[in-house]
Amino acid sequence: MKSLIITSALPYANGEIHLGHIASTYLPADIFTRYWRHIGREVYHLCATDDFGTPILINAEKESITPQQYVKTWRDCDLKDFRSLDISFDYFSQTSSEKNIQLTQEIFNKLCSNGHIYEKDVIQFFCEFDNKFLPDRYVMGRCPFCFSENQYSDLCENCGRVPDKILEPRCRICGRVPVKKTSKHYFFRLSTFSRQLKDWLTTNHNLQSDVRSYVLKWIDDGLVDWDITRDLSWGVPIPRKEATGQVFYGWFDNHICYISSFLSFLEESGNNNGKEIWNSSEIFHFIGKDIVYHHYLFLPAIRMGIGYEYKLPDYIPTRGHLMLSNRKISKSRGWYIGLRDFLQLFPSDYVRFYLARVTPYSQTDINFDWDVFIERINNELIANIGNFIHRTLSFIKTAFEGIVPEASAYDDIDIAIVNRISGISNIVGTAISNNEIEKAMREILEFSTALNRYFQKKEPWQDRQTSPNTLYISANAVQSLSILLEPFIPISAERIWDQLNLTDNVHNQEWSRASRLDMSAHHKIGEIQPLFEKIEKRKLNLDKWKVD
Ligand code: B3M
Ligand code: ZN
Repeated sequence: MKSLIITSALPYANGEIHLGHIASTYLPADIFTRYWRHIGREVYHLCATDDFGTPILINAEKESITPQQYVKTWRDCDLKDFRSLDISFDYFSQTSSEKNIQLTQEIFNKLCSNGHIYEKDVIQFFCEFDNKFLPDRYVMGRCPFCFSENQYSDLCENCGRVPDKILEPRCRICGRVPVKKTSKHYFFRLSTFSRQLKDWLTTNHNLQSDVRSYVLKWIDDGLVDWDITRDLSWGVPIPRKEATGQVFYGWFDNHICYISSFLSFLEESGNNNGKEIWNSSEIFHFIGKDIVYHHYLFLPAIRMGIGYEYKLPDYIPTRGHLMLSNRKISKSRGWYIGLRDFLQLFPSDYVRFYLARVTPYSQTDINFDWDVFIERINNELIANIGNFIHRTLSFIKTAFEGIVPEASAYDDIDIAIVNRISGISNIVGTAISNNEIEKAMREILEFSTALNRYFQKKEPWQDRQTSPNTLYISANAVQSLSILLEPFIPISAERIWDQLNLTDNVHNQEWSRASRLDMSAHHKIGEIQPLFEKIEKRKLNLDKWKVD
């Protein structure tokens, strides 16, 4: 069976991870990865920090530290945040790694030899006072489209357009008026790949159709060649003498880091066949919809340009934005929920459960609403799943001295629920492997509802005769839930596993075991405790997010 290489979009080493990133990218990729580990597939979940770019350099300059120091701080921070949410990367690299620099330069050289790069003079803002070219965010001014002030030359935050002819330009560092100067830049012939990209988009049926159709429209509107040079000191150096002082644009090297991370990971364990394994694997790049252009056009075109030396992605799972109380998240306006703040209030599994529950496999934006969040945690995770587990285990404790009772002949109600258990691993597994994590979560909830109903109907507290069957089956269903929930809420799954007093650990159980009733009679369960704690809104301080 093919290995799976799963990448999550690389966070800029420039600010904290927020729930928007988690919902669109890291959580879906993590659930997917964890599931395939249960199936026994070879999986590699890779990520890295995206270290280059003007905003990072500007911020480092502001803090009077080197960009290296700056990105290290954020990288450590990001890693800690991911760990606290139990995102299980196999390898976490950075775009400024030696390997990535080397591979980026190598790919550039090959693109040159294959005729896909040309040089062209471009007119750039230059600050004579700071003696610096001023790319992208280094220039501020008035937007020529909507006339709003204090906009960056690479993006007007008011109207969303790219004001390449910004009015009243000023140097962001010293505030002086820059001059225009010519500088030689390298361009990637993206336009010549239109046909090939179109073919790839239309024949790769694993790509989501809603994204595919608008990417095809961009191609029909005409692709323009892509300036991959920046007149900066912070970036992957361009391997040409005449390009001293110039680096590659961050979007030229960051996606190459998917490949370089994989190669480094293998090399570090003594395996030099990275390229062969890459090419014989199934490749998944998980992203949010704001970076579709880069992943559906730049990334494949560059791999095509080097003769498919590294295969193209099979899947690019793309998800929408997270809104906060129906308003677009904006980091600059403070309208977002930082992961760290969130985890100060709630266990990591609460955010994992909720986001998995509401995030579809599409471009549709999802909304984070505090009331809905609280309601789903209390009513679904706790009153449904937690309740079934806790009532089963406490019943075994009190009525059977903590020993799983022996079953006798099943009645019809037993048979129906046993059949349900037998089918559940397939149902949930299929949904996850189709990337429909919210559907998978719904299936688990329905399963748990059926289990609660079963328990209720059998009334083991009344019926001594049939209660051994009820508890034998229910105890096994708790084992099923532990495995099924592991990709979604791994810490809680572990606690369920511990309370069942099962050997080994839940993270490496075979997925099909969720459909087997193989916890035998006479098994002694462990210490039990309620798994979750209800959220009480009045005890929370949500002022920061302006909740009324
Ligand atoms: N660093 C993050 C973003 O634009 C950007 C992703 C790179 S993935 C190769 O959301
Ligand atoms: Zn200046």
